Amino acid sequence: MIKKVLVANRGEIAIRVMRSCREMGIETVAVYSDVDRKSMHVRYADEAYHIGPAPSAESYLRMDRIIEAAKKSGADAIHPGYGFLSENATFSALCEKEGIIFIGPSPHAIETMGDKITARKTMIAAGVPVVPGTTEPVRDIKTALEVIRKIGLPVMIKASAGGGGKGMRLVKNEEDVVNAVSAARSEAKAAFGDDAVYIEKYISSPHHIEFQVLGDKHGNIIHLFERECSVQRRHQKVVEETPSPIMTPEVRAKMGEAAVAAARAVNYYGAGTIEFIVDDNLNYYFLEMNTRLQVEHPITERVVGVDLVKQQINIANGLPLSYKQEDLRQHGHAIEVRIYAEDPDNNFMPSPGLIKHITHPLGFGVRHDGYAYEGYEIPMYYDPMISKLIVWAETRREAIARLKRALFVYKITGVKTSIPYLRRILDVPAFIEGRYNTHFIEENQEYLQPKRTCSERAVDIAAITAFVDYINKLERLQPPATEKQLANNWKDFGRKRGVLRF
Ligand code: MV4
Repeated sequence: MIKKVLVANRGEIAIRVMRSCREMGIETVAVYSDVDRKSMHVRYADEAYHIGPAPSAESYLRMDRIIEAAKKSGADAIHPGYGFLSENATFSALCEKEGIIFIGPSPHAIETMGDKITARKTMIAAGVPVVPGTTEPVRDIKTALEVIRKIGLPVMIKASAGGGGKGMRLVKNEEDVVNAVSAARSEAKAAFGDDAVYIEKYISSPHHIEFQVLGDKHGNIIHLFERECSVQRRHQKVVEETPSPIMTPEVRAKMGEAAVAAARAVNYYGAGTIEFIVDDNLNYYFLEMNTRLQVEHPITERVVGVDLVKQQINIANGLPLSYKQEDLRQHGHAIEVRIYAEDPDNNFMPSPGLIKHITHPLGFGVRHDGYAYEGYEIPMYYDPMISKLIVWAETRREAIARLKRALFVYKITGVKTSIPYLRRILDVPAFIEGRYNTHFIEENQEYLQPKRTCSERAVDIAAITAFVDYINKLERLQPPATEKQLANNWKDFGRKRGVLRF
C-alpha cells in the first residue's frame, strides 16, 4: 500500500493532490525549481526536494531528477498532476521500471490515445462514434482530395501528435487543401517531431462536452457524467459546468456508455476524460482522450460526490473502484472558473509578479483551489493560472448567483487577473440562458469588453468641467453659440480627448 507520494507538479494541483493524501494518512513529497522555493506546495508537503532551475525542461520535466527525489525520500508512488509529465508514456514506464507506482494509466493507454490517428482507429473498432474522416495518415494530396470529395467541405486538417488545438487547419475550398496540408505538416513536425496529419469533417458550431471516467486494474470502468467546457478562448477553457445545459438523460446515458467503451478499448485504469464534440442536434463524436486528471475535475467531484484523487490512489494500489455505475447520480449544479494572472483588458497579457493582497471568497457551496498567498511572487516561467473557483448549488440559476457573489468579493491586488472578465461572462444573456457553444467568446465580444470604471468616469467629468469653462470663456469673447454649435463643440472636444464613450 502506498505510504508516501511524490507530487511531480507545482501550483494549485500539487496542493490539491497532497490534501487527499493527507486525509488518507499518506505522506507527501514536493519537488521544486529555483523560483518555487517559496511556493505553497513546498510548504504544504511533509518534505521537499530541489530539482533544478526555473525552466520546466530543466526541472518539472526532468524524469531523472524526479525519480532520484522519489528514491531519496522513499516515496513509493508519483502523482504527476496535469501538464508536465502527466501524459508521458516514457515516464509512466520509467516509474514502473524503477519500482515506483505511477498514479495514472498504463504506458499503452497513454501512447494509444496520444497518437490521434491510432486513437481514431481504436475508437472505430470499439464502436465509438468518431467524426467522419481518414483513419490513416494523409500521404498525398490525391488521396486527401478523394477523402474530401467523399465527406464534403469544410474539413479540418489535424496533426496526429497534436491535440488541444495545436497543428490544426480549417479548409473551406478545394484549392486551399495543398497549402493547408503542408502547413499543418510542417507545424506538426516542428512542434511534435511527427508530421503525420489526418482529415476530419468540420463540425461547424460544436459544443465541447467531456466525460469523466475511472477504471481500476480489475477491468471495472465507470463514468462520472459530463462536463460542459464550451466556454473557451484560444483553446483555453475559461468556464466549465456540470450538468451540461444542453444534455438530455437519453443522450447522457448513450455518451456515458460510449465513454466507457472508449476507455475499455485501451484497458484503461486510472482517471481519464473522453472529449466529444456535440452538434446542435446532439450528435456526438469522439475527439480525443485525456489520460490524466484534468484542471476542471472538481465540478465532477462536487456534483457526483467522489474524490477523484483518492480514487486514483486506490486504483494505483490495485484496489477495486469504490463505486458501481448504478451508485452514481448527479446532484445539483457546479460551475468552475479559472483565475489567471493576466490582463483581460490588454489582450490577456500574462501578468506575473508580487501578490500584494488576496481576499478569498468563502461560504456555503464555494470551493477555492489555489496556491497564492500575500507576499508570493507569481513566476513568469509557468502557466499563469492562480486558482480555480468552484461553486455548487441545487440549480444552475442559484449556482450562477453564487458564483457572482463569490467573484464579487474575490480581490487580488499586485497582479492583473481575469476576475473582471469572468464577472462579465456571467452577465452575458447566452450564458445565463445556457445557450452557448464553442463560439461563445467570439460571438459575445461586445458584452465582454471592459466596463468603464469609476476613475475613468471621473476623468470624463473633469474633461466636461474643463470644456464648460472653455465655452464660458469663448462666450465672453464671441457672440453666444447656438445650441447646435455647442453640441458639436462638445462632441469634438470629447473625441479629441478620446473619452466620450457613453
Ligand atoms: C474540431 C472542430 C470542428 N470539427 N474538429 C479544437 C481543439 C481540439 N481538441 C479539437 N478542436 C476542434 N476540433 C472538427 N472535426 C472544432 C474544434 C474546436 C474546438 C473544440 C473544442 C472546444 C473549443 C474549440 C474551439 C475551436 C475549434
